[in-house]
Amino acid sequence: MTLFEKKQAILFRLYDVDQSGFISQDDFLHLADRVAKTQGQTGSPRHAQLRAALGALWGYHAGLDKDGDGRITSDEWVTGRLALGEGLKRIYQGISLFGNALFDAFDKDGIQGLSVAEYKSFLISFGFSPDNADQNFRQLDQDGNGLISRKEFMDLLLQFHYSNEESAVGNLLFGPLDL
Ligand SMILES: [Ca+2]
Ligand SMILES: [Ca+2]
Ligand SMILES: [Ca+2]
Repeated sequence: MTLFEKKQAILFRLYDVDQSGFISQDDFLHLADRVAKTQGQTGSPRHAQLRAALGALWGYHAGLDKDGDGRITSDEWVTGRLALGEGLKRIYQGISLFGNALFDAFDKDGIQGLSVAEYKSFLISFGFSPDNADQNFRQLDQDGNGLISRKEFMDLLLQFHYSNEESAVGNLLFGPLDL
């Protein structure tokens, strides 16, 4: 698999929240609900912020459903995102909204940075393993101050979505690329 395909596999797994093998609008909303639930924020303004961000992000992805059956298969996801090419950048705004809402949901102690514990909670919420979290955190925390700041987090999330560099630190955001 290419780097692009590996990252798409992780994103597909991230967004296919009910593990049905396809992604639908419900998955995006369930993702907001799941994050809010794991963070004890169900019904809070942060939950509403997440639902709004993920609803908007779904809007950017709905077009990947080429056959119009209301669900995006893994093939539709990968070929659709490849075909987007430069158009992928249009999703940037949706990802920024999502990233900021995510950061707010997981930065629970409000000291403007994700601690190792908060980062592990982030991985577990999405169904990813925290096994390599301690080791990866040291790279993800780019200025080495012990916290992933909002700016660091957004840079990592955008690198994960957009970078074609094998060595981009953001590739590690959800753990090792090989599932
Ligand atoms: Ca699904
Ligand atoms: Ca479809
Ligand atoms: Ca930092």
